[in-house]
Formats: sequence, C-alpha cells, structure tokens
Amino acid sequence: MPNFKALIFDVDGTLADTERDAHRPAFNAAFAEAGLDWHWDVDRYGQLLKVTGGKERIATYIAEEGVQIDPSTDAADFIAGLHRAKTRHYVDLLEGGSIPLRPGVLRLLREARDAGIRLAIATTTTLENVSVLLDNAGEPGLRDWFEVIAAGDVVPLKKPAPDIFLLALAELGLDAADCVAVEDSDNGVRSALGAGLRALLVTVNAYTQEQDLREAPLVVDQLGEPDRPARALSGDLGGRSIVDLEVLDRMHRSVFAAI
Ligand code: XBP
Ligand code: MG
Repeated sequence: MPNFKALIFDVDGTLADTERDAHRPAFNAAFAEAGLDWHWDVDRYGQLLKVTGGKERIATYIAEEGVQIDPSTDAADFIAGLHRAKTRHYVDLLEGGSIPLRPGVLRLLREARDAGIRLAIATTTTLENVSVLLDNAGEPGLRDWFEVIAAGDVVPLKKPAPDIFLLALAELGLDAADCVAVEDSDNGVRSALGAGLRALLVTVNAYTQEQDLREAPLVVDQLGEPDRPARALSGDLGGRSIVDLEVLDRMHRSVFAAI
C-alpha cells in the first residue's frame, strides 16, 4: 500500500496534449470569428505558454504586439468575450473526440483508483474544458473518478502561483506531504512546489521538454504503457518501464524521508 493518499493532476499537457491541437486552434477560431487577423502558429503559441490562463495569454499577446483595441470597448470585457468564444470552440473540438489521453494516463488512474488512492485535479483551465476532456476520453464516468476538480478562475492567482494546488489540498482535506502531484511544465512545477507538493512527477511534452524542470524529483517523457516504456529524463524509475504506484511511492518516500 502506498504511503501517500492522493494524486493531484494537472490537465493541459499532462492528462492530454491539449495545447497545440486544441487550445491553440480554438483561440485562432475565436479570433477569426471576431474578425481579427491574429493567428497563433505553433511557435508563437509556445512562446505565449509562458503565461498560464487563456484570458491572461490574450492580454499578453495584445501587450506584446501593441494591438490597439477600440477605445470605446472595455479591454477586460473584450478579452472575456474572446475567451468565451474560444471555450465554445474548444468544447466543440473535444466533443469531436480528437484529443486522446496521453499514454499511461488511464492505466495509472485506474491503478490508483483500485488501490483507494484519492484523485484530484488542479488546473488553470476552466471546469467546462476539464469536463469535456474527461467526458470524451473513452472511459465512461471518468470525471467522477476525481473527487476534487480545482479549475480556472476560482482562485486569485493562476500557476505558477500555488493557489490552485492549495485549493485542491484544502478540498481534499490533506497535507501536501500526503500527496503526489503530476505536472508537465515549469509553471506547474513552481505552483506545486509553492504549495509544498515536493513529491512531484513531471511528464514532459514537445512544448515543455526544454524547460528547466530540475526541481522536480522525477521527470519522464511519458507515463508509459507495457508496449511503450517510459524514459526517465531525471530521477529514477528503479528499473521499471512504466510509471506506476510503486514508482510514485518510492519517489514520495525518498522526497519526504529526506526532510
Ligand atoms: C494550462 C493553461 C491554460 C490553457 C488554456 O496551464 O495555461 O490556460 O492553455 O485554458 P496548466 P483557458 O496546464 O499549467 O494548468 O483558455 O481555459 O484558460
Ligand atoms: Mg500543464
């Protein structure tokens, strides 16, 4: 039986590769619908990912490009309207079922659930977006596997601030030392560590593989499946070829034993 009680997952980039092929096209569709000539290609979007949160990302783009907004419109309302349209496009896209969970995600969730490990989410994106991802992941009822879904604008500050992980911990009623967090990015690592979640697994993706993730005790390319071994980029899989509860338990014990 693992020594930790809950797993807290990030969503975008961690549960699924949503950024490049779902969030990005949804932003572009919203811009086109609003008659804007903005287009975020894969590289530009990668730069903009330094800012978490869709509304915050649009505001950053406006500032960086020096875009002039009609002075008769309230900038926050304008951004919120674009973001609502973006969410609509995102939901449409995911309802089409085109974004699968990353390798090993369902396997690890199932193993944790069967072992009585509690499951939670701490994400910057909206509850609507989390729900549509989980509801279209090919596992009926998957959303209900998560006891806590902390998402979006419910906290004052988004990642890299620790607020959303602190909220997930409060809703679980657990100390950080009783949990393992799973993230994909440097902003997520800072957020989790800021909340005291030192037992932290990072599964990188194309947008985050070059980031400085040294503070995480274990970094892998993906969680792995029996026919698709996981590779440790830093830290130790202890000779195993997939990230399972045994790997996470060893990582958790070594992090908290070191205190
Ligand atoms: C995810 C994000 C999100 C999505 C867009 O960060 O930054 O902003 O890109 O979501 P993390 P919204 O994985 O660290 O939580 O447009 O719904 O904000
Ligand atoms: Mg992420």
